[in-house]
Amino acid sequence: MLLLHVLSPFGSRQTALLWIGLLFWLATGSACRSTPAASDPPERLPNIVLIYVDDLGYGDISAYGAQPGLTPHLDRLADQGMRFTDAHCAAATCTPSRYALLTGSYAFRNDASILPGDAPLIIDPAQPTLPSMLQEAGYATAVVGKWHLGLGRGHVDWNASVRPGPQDIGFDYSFLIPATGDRVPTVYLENDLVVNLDPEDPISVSYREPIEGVVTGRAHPEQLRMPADDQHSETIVNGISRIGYMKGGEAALWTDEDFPFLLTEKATSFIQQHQDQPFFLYFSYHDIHVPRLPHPDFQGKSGMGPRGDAIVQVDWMSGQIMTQLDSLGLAENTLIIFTSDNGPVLNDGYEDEAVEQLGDHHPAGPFRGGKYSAYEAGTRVPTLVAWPGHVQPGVSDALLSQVDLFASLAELLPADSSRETGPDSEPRLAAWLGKAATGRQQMIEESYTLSLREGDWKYIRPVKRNRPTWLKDKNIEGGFLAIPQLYDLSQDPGEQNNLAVRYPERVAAMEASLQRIEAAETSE
Ligand code: NG6
Ligand code: CA
Repeated sequence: MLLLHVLSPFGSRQTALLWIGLLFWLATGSACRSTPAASDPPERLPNIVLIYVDDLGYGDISAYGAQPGLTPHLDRLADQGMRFTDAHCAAATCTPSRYALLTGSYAFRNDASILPGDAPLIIDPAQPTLPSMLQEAGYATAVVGKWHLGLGRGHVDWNASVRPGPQDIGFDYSFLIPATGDRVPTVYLENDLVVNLDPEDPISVSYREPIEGVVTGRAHPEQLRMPADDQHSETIVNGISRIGYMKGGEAALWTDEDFPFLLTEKATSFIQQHQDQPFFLYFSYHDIHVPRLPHPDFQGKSGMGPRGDAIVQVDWMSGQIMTQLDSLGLAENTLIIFTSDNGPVLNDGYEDEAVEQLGDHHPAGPFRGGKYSAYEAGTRVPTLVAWPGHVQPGVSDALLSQVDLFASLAELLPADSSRETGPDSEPRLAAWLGKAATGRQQMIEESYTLSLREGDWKYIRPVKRNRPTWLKDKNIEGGFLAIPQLYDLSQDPGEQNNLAVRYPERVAAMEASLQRIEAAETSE
């Protein structure tokens, strides 16, 4: 009213609007400044979803040569993004790969090997990690699914707060399978607490000696739904014998068949809750690790038995995430990385027909070996990267290692963010986004020995000790020989022709490089 009254003597409506503008300009103080009041808001950081499959081999999804139609959602991801042909996890088994992924440090620096289910956390809360870097940069961070990096300190009491754990190395939220599906404790941990634990029925876990009263597969094979080898013949849970002894916690025990739905539900809730801020989700599947017990909805879907059905489950879970990102309008601003923690294995302790029902499926694609192996299939894994508008669809042959994700994702952050990354992590964002055709110059592949890649050359260090007998039983070509091995992957991707005798200088030079990398300063 007052404004109208004051302005009315000045005549036309246009003139009135000019006066309003002038008054506003004076009132906000703009007249006194020569530059605009506010700088442009910073571009929003992209969300990062890292889908980490367990034991998925190079040839296990359709985009990498598996039967057409097996993995339609992942086909869509591959069509939208970059498909890598020479991308590697850091090691041929789970714990070391995951250690390298989260810390940017090769696992041999910390002697990280496959952990029992009651091992303490092997990441020092004082060391920088990928999730802690993102958390400090303002990301909401979560891990959902398999952990297998140890929890707690010393002897873990599963009936109390289990710390240190993910919360102490940069994750705001965690919902975990503590170790693996085939190891006790077979319960979920939400943040630091066992889910559904009845205090009247406390949990005890032992990997050393049997616990009295625990029913084992060794003693009661008639109670099993699936026969297992001797190592997997301890505590029976859900009709399946596991590694290790566990008593109590009846109400908290998981049902393996629930994993795809429950884990997806936890992951999508996290996304839903944090859609208004940048988030980092490390979605770490149980599949396609043993025991393979796909939900009835997926049973029989692949025609390859439980292992193939678990791949279909992986595809469905990934599709759920993609659909959610689309429906929340987040897809455009989300970087999705889909990959695996080690190469494929068929028989890994349970008789689940993985070998018998394989047909003409090639889990390792054209490569030799598999999980545990020094050959390429140990670490060369399917790797899809999508980010609309930032990653052009295509195929890249760049040499990538997951140990670099830490330093590479650091490149996405504002310049003033912490850049303290792991000692082995190289900033290779351009290659990970498909913008640079080449990646690493040198790269270590860890197994029971160390191998070195330099371009297409691959050197496998001789192994003195015999390979473990259980590895022999799995019918895996470990590649652990007492002589040096050298392969030219450009001519011989299947590592059949050992050229070490022909090129002794190259062998010596690559062994020297390996020693230099081993001796390199760590970030202690
Ligand atoms: C091995 C287990 C195997 C699997 C593996 C870990 C045998 C006899 N047993 O010790 O079943 O659990 O550890 O797999 O091989 S990983 O993917 O977590 O590294
Ligand atoms: Ca694994």
